[in-house]
Amino acid sequence: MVQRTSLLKFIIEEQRHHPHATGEFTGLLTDVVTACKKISSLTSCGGLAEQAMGTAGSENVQGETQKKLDILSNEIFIESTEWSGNLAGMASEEMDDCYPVPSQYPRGKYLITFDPLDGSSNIDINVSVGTIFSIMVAPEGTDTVVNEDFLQPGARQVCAGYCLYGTSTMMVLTTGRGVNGFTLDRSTGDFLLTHPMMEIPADTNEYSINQSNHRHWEPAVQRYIDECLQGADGPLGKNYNMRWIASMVADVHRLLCRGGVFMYPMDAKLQAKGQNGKLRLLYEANPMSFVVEQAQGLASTGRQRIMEVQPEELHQRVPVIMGSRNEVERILGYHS
Ligand code: P6P
Repeated sequence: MVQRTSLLKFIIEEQRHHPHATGEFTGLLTDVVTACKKISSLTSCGGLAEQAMGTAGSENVQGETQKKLDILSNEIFIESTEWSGNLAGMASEEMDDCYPVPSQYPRGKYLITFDPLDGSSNIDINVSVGTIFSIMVAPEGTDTVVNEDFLQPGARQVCAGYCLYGTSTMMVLTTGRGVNGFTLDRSTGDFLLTHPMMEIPADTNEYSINQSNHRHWEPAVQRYIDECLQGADGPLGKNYNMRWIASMVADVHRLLCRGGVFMYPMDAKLQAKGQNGKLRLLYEANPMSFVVEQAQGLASTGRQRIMEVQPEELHQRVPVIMGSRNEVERILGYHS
């Protein structure tokens, strides 16, 4: 029987690399793990949890129809993390403004941003979805956190990761010392280390993009995809495969496992709506960029390293090009 390290043991051993650690970070991460286990249980019920399926009859700040599970997952995340004294506040795709930890609970030093159920349009068709989270340190001296406290470049994250509710439930995270993947053992309720020190292959022949937007893309992206479609007889000299799950967590997890490039680039349709991209910076692009970079990949807007973007508002969107280093560098070359 293979003896595997549990996520809790891994986190506590990681804490030993920080001699001044107070245990707050470990406590917060433990609460995030609890939230993800509960969301995993909820999403695995599928149509059996009738009260949780379908739309909630409301829209989020993005103007997107909220699924009941979006709202339930958001509530689970708040209830699992607000009480333990590790957080000063949180911000979520599903909430217009940030959520300061209520005064009846002790205030901790961390901030967390999260997308409680990314890809939720896949829920009703039983396709993988996920939770994405990003942990930063709250600015000193602030009493009650405000939206502006979250507007920190992604390079300031102390931890980021995702939980993928797929054929198995996997927690993949980084604290700045590489990327490790843990699989939920439902017989014990433990996440066990199954993917130590994940690394993205530098080269790939697999791209991930919503092809239906081709006519709206910038010329650099159109050029790259058109060259991929020309295959071995074209300038890239090899045949490509394409995948699009329309669930960022699943599409990025795939490239973390076997290489690839994931793109949700700027397009004219989004620009016409005054949006600077589709994916949100604080709780999708930044956490996934931290993971991708820690796994030796690159993550760019096409013109700037995503983790260097200075956020200007909570639900800001950015173009996203991330994955295998050499392939992303080629695409960035086309942009310049
Ligand atoms: P489209 C899910 O709604 C999401 O935010 C990402 O998870 C996913 O990559 C993207 O949007 C899918 O967008 O336009 O293909 O539906």
